[in-house]
Amino acid sequence: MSATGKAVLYSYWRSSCSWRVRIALNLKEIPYDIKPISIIKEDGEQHSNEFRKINPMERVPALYIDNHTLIESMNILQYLEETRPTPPLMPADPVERARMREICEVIVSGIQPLQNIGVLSYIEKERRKEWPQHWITKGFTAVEKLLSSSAGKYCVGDEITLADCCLVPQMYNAQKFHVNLEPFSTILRVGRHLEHHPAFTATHPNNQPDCPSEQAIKRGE
Ligand SMILES: N[C@@H](CCC(=O)N[C@@H](CS)C(=O)NCC(=O)O)C(=O)O
Repeated sequence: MSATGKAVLYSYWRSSCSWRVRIALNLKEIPYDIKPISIIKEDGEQHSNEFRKINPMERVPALYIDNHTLIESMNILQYLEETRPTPPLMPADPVERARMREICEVIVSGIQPLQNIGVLSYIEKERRKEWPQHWITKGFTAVEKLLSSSAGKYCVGDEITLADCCLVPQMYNAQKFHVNLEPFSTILRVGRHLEHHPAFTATHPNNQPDCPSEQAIKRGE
C-alpha cells in the first residue's frame, strides 16, 4: 500500500488498459492512489529500469495491493473480483460468465494489442491511422454481434460487468482513431448507458491527474 495505506495504480491517463482497472476500483469502492507513468515517448517511463522491475513487459497498468504488485489488466480485474466480490462484476450464471469473457477477450486480445502504442510504432508512419481503424472495426463487428444476444442495458444483461469495464475504454480509443461507430448501434446504446455512470466519468482519461490541461480546456472546463 502507499504511505496513505491505499492501493497504488500505475496508470497513464489515456491508457485503455489502465482505465479498465480504474473503473473496477471505483465500482468496488477500493481506495487507491494513482502513480502516473508517461508512455507516449519511445523512451517513455514504462521502459525505465525502475518500472521494468514493476512490470517486465514495460506496460501499464500495474496495481500494488495487499502487499503484492500485479500486472495485466484482466488478471488484476480477476484478482479484485476474487478478493472483493462486492459488487460482483461477473454474472452468477456460468453461460453468462462465458458470454462476458468472450466480449472481454475480443477487446483485450483481439483489438487493443493491435492498436497499442508500442505496436503502432513498429509499422510505417503512413499506416498508423488505417491500421488501428481496420482492427478496431473488425473487432467491433464481432463485439456488436456478441452483444446482439447478450446485452440488456449493459454488455451482458442489466448489471455492469467486466465486459463494460473493457468496452468503454475501447470505444474511447475507437473515437481517438476516428473509427466510424455508426454501424455499431448496440455498442453505442450500451456506451450511452455507461458514459454518465459515476465510476466511468470519475475514471475518464480527461479526469486523470496526468491529463494535460489543454484536454480539460477542450471539454470546456
Ligand atoms: N495485456 C496488457 C496490455 C497492456 C498495454 O498494452 N498497455 C499499454 C497502454 S493501454 C501500454 O502500456 N503501452 C506502452 C507500450 O507498449 O510501450 C494489459 O491488459 O494490461
